[in-house]
Amino acid sequence: MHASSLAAVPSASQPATAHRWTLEEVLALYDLPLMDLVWRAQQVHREHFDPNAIQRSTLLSVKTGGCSEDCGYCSQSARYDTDTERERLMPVDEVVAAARAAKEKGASRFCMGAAWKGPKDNDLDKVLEMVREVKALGMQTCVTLGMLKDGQAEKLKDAGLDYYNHNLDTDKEFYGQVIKSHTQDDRLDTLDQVRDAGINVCSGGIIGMGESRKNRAALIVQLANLPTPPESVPINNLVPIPGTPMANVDRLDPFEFVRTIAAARIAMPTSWVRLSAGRQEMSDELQALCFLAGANSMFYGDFLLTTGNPDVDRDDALFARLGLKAI
Ligand code: SAM
Ligand code: DTB
Ligand code: SF4
Repeated sequence: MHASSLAAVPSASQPATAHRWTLEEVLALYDLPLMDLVWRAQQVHREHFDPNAIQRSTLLSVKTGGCSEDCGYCSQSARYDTDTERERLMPVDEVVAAARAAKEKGASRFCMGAAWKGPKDNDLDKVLEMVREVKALGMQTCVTLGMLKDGQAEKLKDAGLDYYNHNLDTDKEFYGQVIKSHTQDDRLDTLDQVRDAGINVCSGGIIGMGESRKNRAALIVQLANLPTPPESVPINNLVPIPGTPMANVDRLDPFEFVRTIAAARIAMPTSWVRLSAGRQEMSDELQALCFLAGANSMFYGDFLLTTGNPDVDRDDALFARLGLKAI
């Protein structure tokens, strides 16, 4: 099957892949010579997707900073002294105007992020309005609001939400070294609620936080072995934020990032693998290697949440040079 249009986005009702991945199998992928690994990933990629099509989402931080959680990588935690200022929830009309501009520039999905542990019911009502209005523009909708309470996922589904982003971030073993204010099981609970409500799941992680290769492989195993793998798997490279505990972590070897993309592609053949945070620091050549390794989605727009992303002119030029089409 070649997925050359959004109609081919695997749906939440897709049956789980039969294969259960083991840590040894994914570590064996990482151990392959890079050329063999990328070749294998590209073969798997071509079985399920158009290799020259990249899905583009634009991100907007609709509620920035002041978050109660202590995620060690995050500029928006109230516990660290970072340059990010706390802001209120954006008015709906400003959000819709940003979505309209993103659509005009060529994004197919609009993703709204909030720096919350989870949404309060009255805040959720405003987000529901944003989802309804962005959906009415003819865009796919995505939100990332933190952990959900009973009933909230159903409300989001009813408002027309297509995707909920909630990352496992890192494997169970390393999780407690990055985040102490909640557990990875809390995040798994929210993923269950999203799945049960019939919303597409977007879940991945961050690498380059000082974790081991085994931790990275274990995260891929965990995502691939969910009862149904996420439809969308963002792989973020840590953007080091001054003031956070991870400000000075050693940079990850870029080829290890490519290996992680390839391992995700092979372990989750029908998922959209998103080349996420960290793209601004990547050369065009490294990004091309990530696409060859099976990444087929990215954030498009000059900003992520609080940090920069390549500007749209650079991305448009890259697409033209590589003969990629945006979907
Ligand atoms: N508060 C919600 C949550 O944690 O799910 C939504 C917003 S949170 C900022 C969304 C995701 O952004 C995180 O799970 C993490 O994977 C990613 N992220 C945050 N800061 C990052 C950084 N400095 N570098 C790379 N990825 C980052
Ligand atoms: C995801 O996995 N990456 C995006 C999105 N989901 C919400 C966020 C990246 C944030 C990078 C740091 C920042 O801009 O604050
Ligand atoms: Fe809060 Fe999300 Fe940042 Fe964690 S990642 S501190 S939950 S905004």
